[in-house]
Amino acid sequence: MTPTFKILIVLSSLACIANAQQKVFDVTTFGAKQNADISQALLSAWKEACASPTPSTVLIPKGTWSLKQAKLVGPNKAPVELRVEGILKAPLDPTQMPNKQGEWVTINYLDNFTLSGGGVFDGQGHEAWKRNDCHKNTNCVKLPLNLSFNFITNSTIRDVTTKDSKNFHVNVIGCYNVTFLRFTVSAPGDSPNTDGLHIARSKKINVTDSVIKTGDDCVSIGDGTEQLHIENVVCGPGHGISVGSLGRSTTEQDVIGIYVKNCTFIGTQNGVRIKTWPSAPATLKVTDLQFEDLIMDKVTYPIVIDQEYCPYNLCKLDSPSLIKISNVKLDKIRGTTSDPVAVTFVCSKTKPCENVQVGDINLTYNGTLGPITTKCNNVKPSLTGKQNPPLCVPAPASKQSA
Ligand SMILES: *[C@@H]1O[C@H](CO)[C@@H](O)[C@H](O)[C@H]1NC(C)=O
Ligand SMILES: *[C@@H]1O[C@H](CO)[C@@H](O)[C@H](O)[C@H]1NC(C)=O
Ligand SMILES: *[C@@H]1O[C@H](CO)[C@@H](O)[C@H](O)[C@H]1NC(C)=O
Ligand SMILES: *[C@@H]1O[C@H](CO)[C@@H](O)[C@H](O)[C@H]1NC(C)=O
Ligand SMILES: *[C@@H]1O[C@H](CO)[C@@H](O)[C@H](O)[C@H]1NC(C)=O
Ligand SMILES: *[C@@H]1O[C@H](CO)[C@@H](O)[C@H](O)[C@H]1NC(C)=O
Ligand SMILES: *[C@@H]1O[C@H](CO)[C@@H](O)[C@H](O)[C@H]1NC(C)=O
Ligand SMILES: CC(=O)N[C@H]1CO[C@H](CO)[C@@H](O)[C@@H]1O
Repeated sequence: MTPTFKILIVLSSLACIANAQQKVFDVTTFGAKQNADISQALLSAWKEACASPTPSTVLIPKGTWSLKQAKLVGPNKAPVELRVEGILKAPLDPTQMPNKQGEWVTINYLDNFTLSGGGVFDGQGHEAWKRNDCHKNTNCVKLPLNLSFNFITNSTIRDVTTKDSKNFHVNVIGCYNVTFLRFTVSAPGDSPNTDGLHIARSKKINVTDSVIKTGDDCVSIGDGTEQLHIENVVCGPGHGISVGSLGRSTTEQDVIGIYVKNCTFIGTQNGVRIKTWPSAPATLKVTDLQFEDLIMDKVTYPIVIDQEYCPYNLCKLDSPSLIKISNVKLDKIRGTTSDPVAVTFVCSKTKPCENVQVGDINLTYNGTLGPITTKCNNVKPSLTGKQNPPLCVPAPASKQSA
């Protein structure tokens, strides 16, 4: 036997011992019944797992389970895993949730946490979306988030699906070193406000090998995000990967280090986008962003920096954004657009974009709305490689035929 084999055997027997020590708290032994509300059983199992001095697993086995609401809070004494093998269904009517201000499933204050199991968090949002009028009514009923991770560290969320959330699917706030792996978000393209992942005030978050189909942003990146890696992700339908919108509040924090690599956007409204409000109080910086190896498949606006982001005319465009965007790298971005403006760099007049480096871009447009073009304000990108269309040059005069 070679020494390598011996080591492998020793390692695998160690793994067996570790597994044997892993305590399993199955919700059915805490009274959970299929198609009935398991909130109480889940909470009881969870409390025991968190108190366990050795690694433990809370198991929701295969089957369909109702869950009115869950707030799973640490601290945990040892690594804890929530293994969801079944389908968890939220109440159809959000007013049935005991805490109407809360999210559906909240997971807070844990270190070395794993969410796994191949199961589904089904928000059953179809009814709620019909009633969502937040796009025109500022006093609208705020629908709860589906899954919320707050102050989670050194953790992994893998092999689970969130489906048809009533609002944002997943919120990640105040987290450090959390990996989302083979994570699936699924909702129809016309579902309102159903952002896939919303990440803010978090460091070292990693989203890898995941598929996000939804009605709003695929990943929306809020203030205070640092060292976010998004790799091998397929987005669409939806609004693409978006930094911001930023700048509405003075308490916002800088965004530093966003890396988006080898992602595909299918029929999304945007590919990658940075948006900041004009006439807003914040003076932030957004710096160190890299977007590379991206495929755009009929994306409306593949690359966007918009410092005049002003939906529903809620701001004054005459005072420019105070947010400084710098060190942006774009390379190896290719595919098709469904609007002739392939690249938009609308930077702030008072804080022009700085050090924007553009490598190979190859975007084609075959529609009838005019020649493919790019739009550049208050930016002087440095170019390497080949850009198709040429960047920041006026569109060739087109003979507009009807
Ligand atoms: C998490 O893992 C680290 C490194 O193994 C360990 O130092 C720490 O005590 C663990 N924390 C918990 C709550 O398990
Ligand atoms: C996370 O893991 C690192 C490395 O094992 C460890 O130093 C740290 O204490 C852990 N916990 C937190 C809360 O960062
Ligand atoms: C991140 O968490 C993993 C465990 O999930 C741990 O092995 C690693 O050391 C942590 N890294 C840092 C920088 O804390
Ligand atoms: C993100 O997580 C994946 C899967 O664990 C890993 O292969 C990759 O190296 C991680 N990326 C970063 C930047 O940590
Ligand atoms: C790029 O992402 C796709 C998934 O969209 C994956 O199948 C492929 O292996 C990734 N390529 C590399 C080099 O990681
Ligand atoms: C750009 O993409 C088009 C369409 O996919 C392709 O025909 C062309 O060869 C590409 N050009 C370069 C320079 O890669
Ligand atoms: C042009 O666009 C239309 C509509 O999106 C599509 O059906 C067609 O295949 C495209 N043609 C080429 C040559 O890309
Ligand atoms: C987070 C979120 O929107 N959760 C939805 C997920 O699903 C539950 C169940 O509907 C809904 O109540 C939540 O609104």
